Amino acid sequence: MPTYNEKDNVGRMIDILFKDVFPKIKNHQMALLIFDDTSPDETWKVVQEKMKKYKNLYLSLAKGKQGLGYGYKRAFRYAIDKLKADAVMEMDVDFQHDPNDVPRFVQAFDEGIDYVIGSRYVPGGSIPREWGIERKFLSVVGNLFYQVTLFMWNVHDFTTGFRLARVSILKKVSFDRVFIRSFAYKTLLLYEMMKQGAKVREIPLNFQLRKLGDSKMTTNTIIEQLKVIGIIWADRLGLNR
Ligand SMILES: Nc1nc2c(ncn2[C@@H]2O[C@H](COP(=O)(O)OP(=O)(O)OP(=O)(O)O)[C@@H](O)[C@H]2O)c(=O)[nH]1
Ligand SMILES: [Mg+2]
Repeated sequence: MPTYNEKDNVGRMIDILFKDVFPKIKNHQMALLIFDDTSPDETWKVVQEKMKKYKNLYLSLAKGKQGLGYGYKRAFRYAIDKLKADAVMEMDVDFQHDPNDVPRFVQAFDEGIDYVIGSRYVPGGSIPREWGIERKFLSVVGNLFYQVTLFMWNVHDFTTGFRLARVSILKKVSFDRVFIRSFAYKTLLLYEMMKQGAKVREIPLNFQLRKLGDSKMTTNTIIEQLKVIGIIWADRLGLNR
């Protein structure tokens, strides 16, 4: 779970996961890794305090804001190399992703799925009604744009941040190629997982409204999203070999 200035969310999220959610998952050992970029609001101190209470809670701290993609690169390495994880999940700390949905991802993993995607654009999924027209447009049209330009009709949500990946497939993916700085890495990771033969399933996700803390979304990621389309086509055409 990435955090940057999430002091008001992180403590409650940790408690809910360890007290309510993880105990319901009986056939797996669950761990939570928070990766923080030394948030100015000292989010990491809340995590350090909670670590005294929960033994499967870990913290990876970087100096200065790195961007989501680079943060996840570090976190995935940590989960695979140090925690010896069989699967890794991506999830936000601001309660836009309901922690009570975690068991549904694990269940799909148990059914043999390699890449489980929480999708806002399949029946039963949704984006917040309260979002302004611009944000709705960017999200809906952005995803349609990916579908059309990448010819990937069987995927409906390329940028969702709630996912689970099987490590045996993830290990075949080149992290240096996938993890660019911004959240646009999410589309690259999906493409690479599919290229490595991952069995993908989209499960409906009701994306909630952020209630506490500030958004870190910036509009300059549109350029990175366009770059991703170029990178994928270059790969398909064999141009970057
Ligand atoms: N470590 C780290 N975490 C980050 C960084 N940028 C964002 N995050 C975290 O990544 C998650 C997603 O960021 P958000 O700002 O919620 O992005 P979003 O959900 O698209 O936008 P909102 O709907 O406005 O919340 C949150 O848990 C953030 O705290 C970063 O540079 N480093
Ligand atoms: Mg958010």
